[in-house]
This record gives sequence, structure tokens and C-alpha cells, in this order.
Amino acid sequence: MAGTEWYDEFVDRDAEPRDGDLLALFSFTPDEDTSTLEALGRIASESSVGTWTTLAQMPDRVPDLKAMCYDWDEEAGTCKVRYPVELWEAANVPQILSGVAGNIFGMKAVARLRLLDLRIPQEIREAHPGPHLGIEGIRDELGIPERPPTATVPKPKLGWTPEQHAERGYEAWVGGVDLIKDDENLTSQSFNNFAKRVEHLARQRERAEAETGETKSALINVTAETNEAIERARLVAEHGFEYAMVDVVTTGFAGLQTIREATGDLDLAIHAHRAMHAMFTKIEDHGMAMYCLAKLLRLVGVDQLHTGTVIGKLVSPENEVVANMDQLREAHTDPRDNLLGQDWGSIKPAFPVASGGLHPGIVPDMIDLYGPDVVIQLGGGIHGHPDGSTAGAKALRDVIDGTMRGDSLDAITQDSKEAAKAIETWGTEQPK
Ligand code: CAP
Ligand code: MG
Repeated sequence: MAGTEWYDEFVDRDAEPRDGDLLALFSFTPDEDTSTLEALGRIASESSVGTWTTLAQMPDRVPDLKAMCYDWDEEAGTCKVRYPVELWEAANVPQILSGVAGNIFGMKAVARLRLLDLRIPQEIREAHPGPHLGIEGIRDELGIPERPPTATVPKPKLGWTPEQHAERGYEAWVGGVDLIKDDENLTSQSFNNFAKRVEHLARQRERAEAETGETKSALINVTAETNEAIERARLVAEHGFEYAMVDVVTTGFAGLQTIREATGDLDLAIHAHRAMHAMFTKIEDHGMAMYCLAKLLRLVGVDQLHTGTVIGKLVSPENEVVANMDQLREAHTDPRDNLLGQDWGSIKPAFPVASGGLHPGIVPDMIDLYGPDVVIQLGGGIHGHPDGSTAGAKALRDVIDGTMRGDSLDAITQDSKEAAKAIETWGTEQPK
């Protein structure tokens, strides 16, 4: 179509990525009437300075602001785009996503598009705090030098009063669980007021710490309008807890950046639940790869992030889970299939969280997959134990402690009746 030829100016196989560029890796499928080159030109153009037609006048700086598609594999359906760092407001993640994850996903010329990874240049990386405590800081706070920290959600998801919620928490804490986590849709409903839940959890935590001699904490969900979320985080800190839990996707990056600043001042770590991510991460040829989302969340500064289990109840392919954990924990990753590689400078590593349909019979698989630097959460896998939440928690702890010693599940169940009952109940089945 006449007047749209300038898309060609955004594709150049001889262009080289520069150290300061933001790099993006996409998978793409042109629509049936669009050539590969035109699709590539539109992706680079519409995510940087262009629109659908050649323009009558142009500011002098535009040539220096243009993105460039510099590499593509037509067979694999992937392409790499370099973006001059001047295109971006380094400390503004919403603005960056409005570029690389914005209009280009709605273009008719590109039938499918998936943002697989971003290589974040130093100028943007250094504009963000990263995790407040990180893996080492959390291990120090909880007094858990080696094994995976454990968490549980008082199930059912909703319905307990604050007092009952905290009682379920106490039962799990004295059974050996470290963290009592709110469910993702528990905030401050009529039947479970946030402030009351914090108070009851603080009281039950004192009991549980006195009885066990272990440090206990909670992942209390502050998700709300941002000012309210910060007030809730303040209340959590005032009661001596170490974390604020945030549903980071529904909160959005603008809210999360503001909350991260406040939680840093309150000396709180952030536990990030990713509810709603599957709306755009699950379908493998469109949207955004979970490991790209994980990278941005580590950059902004969550300390723990749900990253899937491969074998649990929620879709999480192994290559994605491995990429998720690498993005969160490594100080440096080299480029490899569908990953651009990343230097993290002084940004701390964050804990991946394995959760979703887990029970003691498949926890050794989780430790095999993740190694010990993972938080393991069991909700139904503890509160569904036939002998109750304390037994369920002890079953989890016994399986983790045994696995860390190198014991087999059989050996563990010889010494732990709670673990034996859990295996009797769920075996080593992978839930659907
Ligand atoms: C797990 C969970 C978590 C999911 C989130 C739930 O409960 O509390 O929200 O793990 O998924 O509500 O399902 P169960 P992901 O332990 O009882 O399954 O971790 O993949 O983000
Ligand atoms: Mg949940």
C-alpha cells in the first residue's frame, strides 16, 4: 500500500545490538496477507516511533530513536529488536511495557506475538532497587540457612474469620511451617477484616514461636488501591512481620513500584503472587513469557515470586519453570534458546515459589527440580491431611528435612507417621 514503505527502515540484518540498548526477543506469526519483513518492520516501528504510514514531517531526532529489528529466524518465527535507551524513561516500567508490550500486540498484520525476553541495559537496571532482602536476607531473617522455607495457605481460600484464620495458622506453625500465607483473593472482606487478621496472626505467632523456638512469619496480602496497600503494609510492619504479600499483576507495575519504595522504608520483603498472569502467559504463541514477567518483577524488587511446579495443578512447562528460576536467582545468565541473557549487577536474587496442587508425596520432586533455594507452599496439601493442619505441616517438614538429609520417601515415612499418612492419602500422584 502506497505510503507505508517506511516500515522497511526498521529492519536491518546488519544492524548490531549496542551495549546500552534495551533488547527484546519476540516470537511472531505474520497474518496471511503480510510478509515476514513487513511484520518485522511493523513490530519495531509501532513499538518505538512509527505509525502505519510515512509522515509529512519528522523531528530531527527520530532516526536516533528508531528501534531496529536486527535478527530474525523465519523458520523458528522469532526476532530480536534493539531499542535505543533514549526511548525509555529508565525508572518507569509502565512506560517500557507500553512500548514493548503495547499496540504491537493488537496489529492486524501480526496474527500472533509473544514477548519472550528483554535484555535490560545497565542504565535501566540501575534505576530500580531489586529485592529488599533477597534470598540471603530472607534466610537470615527466618533463621533457615539451607533448606527450602515452607508456607501454607489456610484453606478454603475464603471464609474463615480473622481469629479462625490465625488459629489455622497457629496449627500449621507449630507443625513446622515457617510462613502463613493469605490466599490471593483474601484482602479485607466483611468476614475477614485485614487489621483484625494482622492482630490475630501476631498473637498466634508469638505462641507458636514460644512453643517451637523457631522464627515464624506471615505473607499477609496488602493488595488494594496503592495508598491503602501502603497503609496495610505499615500495619504489618508495626506488628513485627517481615513481609508484605502483593498480587503483583492485578496491582500493576505503577502500584508495585510505589509499594516497593514504601516496603523498603518499612524493612519489609515482598511476596509476589502472580494471579492473572495466565491471562497472557499461558497460550504459548501469544502474550508474554512468564520468565520475562519474572525478570521485570525481580528488577522492580519482589523477594519471592510464584514460578510454577511443572507437576502441580496449574500449567507450568519445565523449560519455563527453569527459565523462571534462572531469571530470579542467577547473577548472570548467558543467551540461550529463547533467552537473551542478563547481567544483574547489584540486584539481589529472589526466591522462586513452588505452589499449586503440591502435597508431601511430590515435594522431593520439587527439591530435585529447584534445589533448596525455593519456597515450597502447600495449601490443600497440608489442610487436607486426614489428621489436620498440624499433622499436615509436620508431614511437609519431615519430608523436606529428610530429603535434605538424602533420605528416601520410604525412609522418611518409617520415622514420620504424619508423612506416612500423607503418602497413604495422596501417594506420589501428580494432581490435575
Ligand atoms: C495454591 C494456591 C496458589 C497457587 C497459585 C491456590 O493452593 O494458593 O494461589 O499456587 O498458582 O490458590 O491455588 P494449593 P501459582 O496449595 O491448595 O494448591 O503458584 O502457579 O502462581
Ligand atoms: Mg492461592
